[in-house]
Amino acid sequence: MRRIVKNVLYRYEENPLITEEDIPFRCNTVFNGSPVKFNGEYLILMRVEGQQGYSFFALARSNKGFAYKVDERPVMLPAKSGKFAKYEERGIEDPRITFLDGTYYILYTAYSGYGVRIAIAKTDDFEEFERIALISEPGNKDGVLFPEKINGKYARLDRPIGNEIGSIWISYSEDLIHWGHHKPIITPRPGYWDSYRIGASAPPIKTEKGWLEIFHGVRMVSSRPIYHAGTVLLDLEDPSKIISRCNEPILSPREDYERIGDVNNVVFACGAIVEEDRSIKLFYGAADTSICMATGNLDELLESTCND
Ligand code: BMA
Repeated sequence: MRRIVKNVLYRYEENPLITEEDIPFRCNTVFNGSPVKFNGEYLILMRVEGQQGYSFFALARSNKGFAYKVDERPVMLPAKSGKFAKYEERGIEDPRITFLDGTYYILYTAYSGYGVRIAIAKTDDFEEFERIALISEPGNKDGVLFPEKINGKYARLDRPIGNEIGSIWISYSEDLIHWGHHKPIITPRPGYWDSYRIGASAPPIKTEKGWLEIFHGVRMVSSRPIYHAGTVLLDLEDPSKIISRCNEPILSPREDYERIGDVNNVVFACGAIVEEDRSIKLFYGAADTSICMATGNLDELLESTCND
């Protein structure tokens, strides 16, 4: 008998939450935003793609987390001078915010003719952003920083592209700049919705059962990708150990705004807010054309890592 799978996420009825029409300056699209609660406001640091085709970051604000207003000007543009400039010539993409030891760190993709690299920046006020370092060689993206040190070291997940098929790796650092002990921990599964490529989506969420990671999984269909979201639970002490991993996605492209856009059939999360009552707001880019929100509950997301 076919098991009826319970929904764990519910789309916000006013989706899409933010589109190009909400941006007060000219741009092509807005998508892939990372949320944070800061000074009593909800902020989303968003990837905006300009008319020329390269991306930069802008900020949206909300009092209650549902209706957003976008700041008049972008908050972070590709570097034009200094050591980052030649690696950001084609833009900066997919920010992911982690609050760690009193500072907000942002891992993002620096894109240039050399390919994609992971970069790290920090901010204390979401007005000034200070670049810290480029922390990967080309061919790596989807970097997310754990919100605390593990066994005395900073830890991150990322997605280097080896032989085209991408897995999620873990690495560690003493200083956030030099990284090592790289190891693949979550790999694509042949025959599944995450058979082609996977990458970290939201920065890991600490729970009493383990680190909850919401990741994206890609399946290729007739040479075209379909992006889903799924969950995996990692060991708190040793996050290279998988405790459980969902067999079925928690979110898949279904609505027109997820199906149709600059890149069709994409749901791509870059972060979630966990509220005090354990409800969750997950923010995701839809079809590389808008920012959407889905709500859920932490306990059901934890259960989803064991679905079959
Ligand atoms: C990934 C990233 C995301 C994008 C997704 C779908 O590789 O580049 O920014 O949303 O592809 O196009």
